[in-house]
Amino acid sequence: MTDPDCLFCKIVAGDIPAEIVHTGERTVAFRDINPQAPLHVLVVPRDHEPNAAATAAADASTFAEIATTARAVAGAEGYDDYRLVFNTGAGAQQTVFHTHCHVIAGRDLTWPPG
Ligand code: D5M
Repeated sequence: MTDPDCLFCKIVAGDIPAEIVHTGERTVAFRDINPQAPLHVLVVPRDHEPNAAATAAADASTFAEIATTARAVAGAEGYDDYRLVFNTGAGAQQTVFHTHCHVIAGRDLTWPPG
């Protein structure tokens, strides 16, 4: 399922360029256009859902592949420690309403997040 108006659906389809770092059966990973750390990759499901909860409810195996892809992407770039973030809802700073997992690594990550 895709949304013709969705930015990340267009990246998954190859209609908008992105620096793809990993492709999987159910997911695609590409570098964030506005990186917040030396490693900042977005892992997105191929199927359009608006947020992580919707993806998990629609297909748990896709949600699981997001996590394993994130691990593979971080590991391939030499990072054992990394942070995964799913901004969910505008109040949590979600701006693109196609499920995406931020994979962030390569600098000291503080807690709590801003
Ligand atoms: O994160 C949405 C993220 O999407 C944000 O970090 C910028 C990124 N973004 C927006 N457009 C692009 C393109 N064209 N390529 C790569 N990355 C992009 P959110 O959690 O929704 O705030």
